[in-house]
Amino acid sequence: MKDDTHVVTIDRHIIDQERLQPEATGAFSSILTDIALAGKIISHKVNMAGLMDVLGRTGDTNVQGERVEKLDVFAQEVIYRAMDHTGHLCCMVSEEHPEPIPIPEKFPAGPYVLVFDPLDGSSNIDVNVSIGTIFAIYRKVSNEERGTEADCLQAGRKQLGAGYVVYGSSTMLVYTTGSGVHGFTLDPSIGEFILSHPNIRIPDPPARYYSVNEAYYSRWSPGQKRFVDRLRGTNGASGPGFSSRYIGSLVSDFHRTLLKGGIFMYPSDERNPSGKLRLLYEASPLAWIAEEAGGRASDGRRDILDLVPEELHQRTPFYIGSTELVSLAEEYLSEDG
Ligand code: P6P
Repeated sequence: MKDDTHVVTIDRHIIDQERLQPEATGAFSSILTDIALAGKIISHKVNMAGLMDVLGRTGDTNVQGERVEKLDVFAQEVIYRAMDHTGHLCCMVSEEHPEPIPIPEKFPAGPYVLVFDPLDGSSNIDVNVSIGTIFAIYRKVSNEERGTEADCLQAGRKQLGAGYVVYGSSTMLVYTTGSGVHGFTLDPSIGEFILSHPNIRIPDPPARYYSVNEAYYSRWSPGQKRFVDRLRGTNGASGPGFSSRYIGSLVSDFHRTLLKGGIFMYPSDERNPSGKLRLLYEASPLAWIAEEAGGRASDGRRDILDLVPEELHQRTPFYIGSTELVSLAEEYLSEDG
């Protein structure tokens, strides 16, 4: 039985991972450590949100007279302020900002780019559904001291680190730097992320779960319809008996898929020919995590990690999870021509 002295905090794990990279300078590790700090701060605010709403039913301010901010704006500011002064980044890209976010001139710039969705699914917070932060780290490719859009528009295969924080029944941080996928659970009593899920692998055989918003069925391509019919055994298809699981919060649906297996899909459809989810700071980070855990991610035809974004907030159809199911989806979609 391990006693409490054997806990591995995320800070220790990051240092251990850094030692695997002989040329590491510690800057990359510092970025991950700062993201973990931001995750703790956001977790506290998210967990208090319901209480504040009850206490603060006076419009835009709560009973303490504090301005009740939108949580995703709060999360954006927390991450920005944790990162802007460190000298490790040349710029940032956030779902909340149309253009790359520059490092203030008063602070030094560094060799890395951080892309992130500060709080995905924040519309779910009012009903206490888990939400999440998604991030990825790239190395600058331009010769500019301060980052350019070219430094941000890189394929997922160029990521140096990727991860997410899921604010749920517990807060977990899951990340990879290319040496496996590792999950940490926040112990609020000591304010530390503790290694709880080392070397996560998508189970094989996977749980028989498929995850998609079936309200859009009528708008899907024929191949997409036939694939979901196959999974659920409808419209004449003799399905292998899958169950549907759809939370409507990307990080939560992905986290379940990572730990249990199955497939999560956000297809393109007649109204959204490129789908809804963003390539740079949603699909690519999760795709690398899935691949490092033995799974796959595709846009229905190509590996997500091979796609080079042409603009920062580019959307992509998204299929992620157990390799066999993602590949089966591609087979059905290939019939669409
Ligand atoms: P739909 C949440 O709004 C979000 O951006 C993702 O977290 C989630 O996967 C998706 O949208 C849900 O979209 O169209 O099913 O409501």
